[in-house]
Amino acid sequence: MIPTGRLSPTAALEAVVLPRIDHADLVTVKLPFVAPFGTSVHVWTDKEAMLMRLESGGVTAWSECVSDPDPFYAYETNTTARHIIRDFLLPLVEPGITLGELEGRFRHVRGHGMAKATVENALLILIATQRGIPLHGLLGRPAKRIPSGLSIGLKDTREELLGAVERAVAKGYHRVKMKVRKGQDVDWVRAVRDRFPDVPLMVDANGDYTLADADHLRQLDQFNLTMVEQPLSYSDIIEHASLQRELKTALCLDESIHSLADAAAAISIGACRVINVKQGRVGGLLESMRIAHLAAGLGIDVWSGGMDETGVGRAVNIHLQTAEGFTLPGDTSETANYFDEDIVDQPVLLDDEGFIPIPEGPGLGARVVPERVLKRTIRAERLR
Ligand code: OSB
Ligand code: MG
Repeated sequence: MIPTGRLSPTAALEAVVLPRIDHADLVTVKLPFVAPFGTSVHVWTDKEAMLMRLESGGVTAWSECVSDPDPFYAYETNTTARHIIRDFLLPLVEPGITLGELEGRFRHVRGHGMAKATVENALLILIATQRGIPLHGLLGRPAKRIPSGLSIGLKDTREELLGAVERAVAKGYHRVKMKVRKGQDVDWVRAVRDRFPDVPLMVDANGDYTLADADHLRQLDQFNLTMVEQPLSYSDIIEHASLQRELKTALCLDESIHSLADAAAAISIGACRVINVKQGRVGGLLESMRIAHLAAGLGIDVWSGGMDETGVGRAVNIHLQTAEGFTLPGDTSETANYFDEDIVDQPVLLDDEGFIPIPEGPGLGARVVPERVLKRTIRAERLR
């Protein structure tokens, strides 16, 4: 199943040696959204993000945990991530061991990929910053312009939805995703398609359907969608394979994929033709690169999802998309789509061709503005 004879995309990274960590802090910030973000599961009105701050030899690095305060997207929450990071993961971080060894230690902690990614990302960003190179350089990848994509939440009216799509098209987004749910799907997609016959369009159901809805979902085949994301529940990999056999449109898995092994299993049974890789959900950048590499060898498209992150997590997703196998525009949109004021110095902006430039500079490129973090902090603690 897993192709052999191709170089592992993470071999060099696994050999990277960890520096001494002088301090480690967890800082939770709360940023109001410019507008509520609705999915079939929940409506969020702000982003409560737990940040990790590492200090080593006078160099500081920030990462962001992609969990929410609630378990409505994933089982992990900011509270579980804090527990797992503080009590189990951070104590495993020792100077002189390699990233590969750290991953081996982390494997003893089952699940909790978002917590693991928070620590791994912070270390990678720290090491890149110490070496004076951008994060994508540490990942072994050259710079490139990143394609953009907008995720449009559920709206109260079709006029609002059409307005949001119109603004996205005018901005030059490379593709548009619209959230759907039972009872707010086929007719809403038709309304968008009638008005925008050519826009690359996809839908995301966040698991709102069951196999009993297969006949209904088949109606989506008429709209030339690039894919249907996570129509069935997070646990329904087998059921997605059945549904994929009934639909012409490609299925994309999001919530169902937590690891390389999940991705290999899903692909091998035909449960999807596309994978949304969220680096947090799969435990970090290395596992993300492995999944994208595997998929590339099997003709499966991969794109980077988002968790409506602050500028810290947003920058991580941008760097990740330089990796081999990220073949489609992701959920990488302008900062202004979510926040009036972010906690980093440079907002994400599309260029005049709809691409996103990688923020320049060592590490993330984007720099955290301490006063803005302070202004938004609701909780802070020093772990080391
Ligand atoms: O399903 O992809 C999802 C946001 C929060 C939780 C789940 C999802 C999303 C998005 C937004 O679709 C992605 C983004 O713009 O960051
Ligand atoms: Mg999704």
